[in-house]
Amino acid sequence: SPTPVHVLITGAAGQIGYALAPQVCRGAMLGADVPIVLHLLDIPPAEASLKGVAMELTDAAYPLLKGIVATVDVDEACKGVDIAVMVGGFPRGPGMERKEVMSKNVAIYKGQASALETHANAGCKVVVVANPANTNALILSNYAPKIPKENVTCLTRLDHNRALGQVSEKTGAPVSEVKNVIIWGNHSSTQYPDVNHGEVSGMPIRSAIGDDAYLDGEFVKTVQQRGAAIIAARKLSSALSAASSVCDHVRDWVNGTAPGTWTSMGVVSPGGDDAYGIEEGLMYSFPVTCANGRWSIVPGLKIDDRSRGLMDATAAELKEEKAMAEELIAA
Ligand code: NAX
Repeated sequence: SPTPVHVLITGAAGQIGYALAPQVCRGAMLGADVPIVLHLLDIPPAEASLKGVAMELTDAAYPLLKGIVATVDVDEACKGVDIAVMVGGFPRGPGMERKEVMSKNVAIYKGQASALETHANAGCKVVVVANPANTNALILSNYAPKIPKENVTCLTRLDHNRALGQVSEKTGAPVSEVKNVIIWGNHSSTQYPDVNHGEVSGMPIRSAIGDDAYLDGEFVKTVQQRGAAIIAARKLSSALSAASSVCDHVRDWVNGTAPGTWTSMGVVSPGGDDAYGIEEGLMYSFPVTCANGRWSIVPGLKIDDRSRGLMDATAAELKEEKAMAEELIAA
């Protein structure tokens, strides 16, 4: 039987962790025939709850689940890890300064980067979910120089999937008929959801919907603000959709995107024309295809002036976050 893949989930006692672990164990991330060992990390105040999650996973008797390491010790958690899903972090609460949040996350991601660098398997793939996701991923990458830069990504697949969902609702076509939308930039409200190259049932989205004012206005806002809308409705932030998107992100990265289809991933910009002029070294969401476990940015898309402005605006926010993180690191 094949050797199990070791999947780390940090923040595993939280809401997303609780939704994600069962999906991974059902094969949604790596396939229905790939055995898994789950590594679950949380912090000491959540230790009892973490053990409870591990108990439930045992009780679910998943055929694919070959072992569970549930721990509050980051070094133990990172040992022999092949896929690391970083959900734990310090999210911004009401009234908190951005810098204060950033400083807490710099500390967390520095520490976890070193643990992964020391203990994870060579070729370990990382996806950062915890906000500010792009900048946390950048910090992790900088502090784990032995992990190839291409192996550290952040999650914008939820935003991508939200955009697919909105087009599906608007047109009445099933979501499986919608493809090739793009999320550019930051996983924040400055992200640019772009439908200019997307299709629904084989037709360009713009012609199928026939309402540019909607696509340039309400559509963009709805995708950008969807997280807040879920919080308003549920009094809790997105969890099942976030977990499902993490599985989509990793599955496409490892197993490849479908022919003729791309997805959105936050990846480190290689700079230059291949990166649509986005500064080298920013952790920026691009349209990507994946094959053989590697992503590549979709080349040669025509960018109009309106898109250029929106892509640059979200890049500017990321530059500012990067500068803030660097300042905190230097201090
Ligand atoms: P929860 O607060 O339910 O869970 C977070 C868990 O992380 C807690 O159990 C906490 O104890 C743990 N934790 C905190 N510091 C840790 C550390 N240093 N090491 C390990 N674990 C640690 O939040 P949840 O709703 O699960 O959301 C988790 C993160 O995902 C948040 O930062 C949130 O902002 C972010 N999100 C990102 C999304 C994306 O698309 N990139 C969408 C969903 C989500 O909002």
